[in-house]
Amino acid sequence: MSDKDVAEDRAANADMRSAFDTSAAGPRPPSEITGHYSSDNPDMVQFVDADGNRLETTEANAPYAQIVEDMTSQDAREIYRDLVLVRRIDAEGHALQRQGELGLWPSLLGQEAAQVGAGRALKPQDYAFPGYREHGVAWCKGVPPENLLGMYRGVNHGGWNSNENNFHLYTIVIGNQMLHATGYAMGVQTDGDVATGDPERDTAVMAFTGDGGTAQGDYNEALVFASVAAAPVVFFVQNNQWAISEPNEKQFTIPPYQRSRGFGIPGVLVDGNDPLATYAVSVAALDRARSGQGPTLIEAYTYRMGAHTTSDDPTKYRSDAEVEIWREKDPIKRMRGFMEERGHAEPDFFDEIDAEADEIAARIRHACQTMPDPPQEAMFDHIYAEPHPVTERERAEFVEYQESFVQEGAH
Ligand SMILES: Cc1ncc(C[n+]2csc(CCOP(=O)(O)OP(=O)(O)O)c2C)c(N)n1
Ligand SMILES: [Mg+2]
Repeated sequence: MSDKDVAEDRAANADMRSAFDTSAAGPRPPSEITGHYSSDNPDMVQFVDADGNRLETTEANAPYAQIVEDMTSQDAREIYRDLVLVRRIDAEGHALQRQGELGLWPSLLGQEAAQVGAGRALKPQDYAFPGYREHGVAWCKGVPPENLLGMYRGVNHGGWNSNENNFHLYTIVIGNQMLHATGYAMGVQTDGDVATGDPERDTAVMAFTGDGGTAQGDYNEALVFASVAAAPVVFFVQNNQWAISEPNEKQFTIPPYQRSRGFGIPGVLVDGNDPLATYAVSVAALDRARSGQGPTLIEAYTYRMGAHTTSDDPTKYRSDAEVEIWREKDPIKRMRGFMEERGHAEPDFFDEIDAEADEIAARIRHACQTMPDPPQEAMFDHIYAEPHPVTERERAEFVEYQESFVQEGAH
């Protein structure tokens, strides 16, 4: 290669790098104005505005309006309580990581309505398959928050028995759980637990992933299987607009809720910061699955207010102005506004929930700080359901290796 060829090659490589470097393009425009998701998109299911005022009936929200009308004051109070407690648990997880008590924490800040709406719609027999940020769904399914902290503290490999609350272990491999969920849903079908008409028996599965997850092979394969099998699964995509530092514009040109139709699966776009809307579309999609009408894809359009995880610094790739736009759409503010307008709670109620949040925060902090470290060889437990000669040999070697240090010190 001549010097000129090398120089040209380098220039071409630099061009290519800058094409993929989101920071080189400067701050992206506010997400509100990027095409499919502008606030006047008629496809978006919404029930309350940013202050909690009930919105008019539209073609998009009409199919779900009855579900919202049927909600009682008690339902509204329970959703509000979940939103506040989940936010508080999340804040505590973040603080504990910063104080060196956890290895990592992925915050759900901003996504409470998406997760609580979906989580509240699940029945006990329904099975949820989360990613790693679904602390709000875990809460709704009854998984103790201490168990989430244990996993991120590294004192165990999972943190809970998935079959106790029908909440699968967190899955870090992006999109993987979509296949697990679809396979489980096909199993539910084989067991005959769909369309029996028995509300305690008919079962649905809900699979959670993010906007980034929709680009994974596993996600797309899962949609094909679910569609062909008419499996009782609801795909719940939390589009928080970022996959670490990659914005939506780098994930897709056709949004997930539209793309699902190409798989033969109806797609619903919902305002992911509107708790009434996320609840209503989830109830409808899960009913559809339980009654044998097949899968649905819900795209909850929301925003990740915090960093990707405690290892990330979002100021490197997104503007403060964008974050401020989304602060205005805060799900808790909206729910409270709605409840006050409708008289769903006495003023004391809101203070009581704040006090309960304080208590839970103190409880889980204490539990986290006093969690015993497991014996190191426990890392070989639960790899297989039954003893396996390879892991048994590895465990024995590891124990021998550990003991060699003790003996060295003793001499
Ligand atoms: C198969 C795989 N590839 C890459 C990663 C690294 N990774 C961790 S989180 C993440 C972004 C996921 O974004 P999204 O699906 O939008 O979920 P969010 O974190 O925004 O909730 C990536 C690429 C991974 N965990 N698994
Ligand atoms: Mg994302």
